[in-house]
Amino acid sequence: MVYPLLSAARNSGKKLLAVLIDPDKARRDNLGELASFANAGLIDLFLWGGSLVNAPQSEYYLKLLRSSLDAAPVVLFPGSSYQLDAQADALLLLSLLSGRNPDLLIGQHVQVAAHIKRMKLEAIPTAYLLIDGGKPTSVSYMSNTTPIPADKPQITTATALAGEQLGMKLIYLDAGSGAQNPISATMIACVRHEVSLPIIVGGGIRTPERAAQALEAGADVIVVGNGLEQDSSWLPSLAAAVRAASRPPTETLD
Ligand code: 1GP
Repeated sequence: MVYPLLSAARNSGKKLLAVLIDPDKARRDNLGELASFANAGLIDLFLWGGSLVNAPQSEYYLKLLRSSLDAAPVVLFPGSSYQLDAQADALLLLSLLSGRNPDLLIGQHVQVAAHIKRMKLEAIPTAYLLIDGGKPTSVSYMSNTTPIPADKPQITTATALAGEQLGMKLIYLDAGSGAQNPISATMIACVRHEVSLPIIVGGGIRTPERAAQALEAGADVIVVGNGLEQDSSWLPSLAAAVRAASRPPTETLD
């Protein structure tokens, strides 16, 4: 089960590093390197998904990754309901709450609900919020939705809170893959102040400093994709920043 890992991180103050792999861009050598980092304890979990996915290629690379990993879980982060794969440990069951596209709020979920049940895949109901990251992203184009403006933390917070009240288990604040600007610390801190669920933040995190900023503002998990696709040599310094942002285990939540 993957959710207990996220919820324990939230409760203990341990910060987690998730690496996003887009199966369309996966490379055998890069996957091998990332698996070694995970086996050395530098990556806590993988997210798996993208806007366009070639299913046979995705299955092939997912199998390859799984066979190289000791313990780090792989969680599906699907761009559409076509991207389900029973090889994964869990599924982020995303509802795109920042948008008003009914298909991505409930439509696709209905189409695949029975399938998910039969696959026995752990589904984590996730309030997925797309925030403007300074340039149009694949997610906003493909989902036909408008991101929340970057300078509107109140709208983001109210949307995340609505997700919590609807019974979702996780908040994902995403500036979109390759975002020019990551989500601001102000926005993350506002959501953290109101919402008690674990918060994942991603999009445009390309330096350890940006990772530290998001974690210190209240993210429990940061996601890095683009920045590691071509070059994973900076992963140790990224992982060090994530560990440094973790609260010591003795300190407890108020
Ligand atoms: C996108 O949050 C992820 O959905 C990761 O974004 O590729 O910009 O790191 P990047």
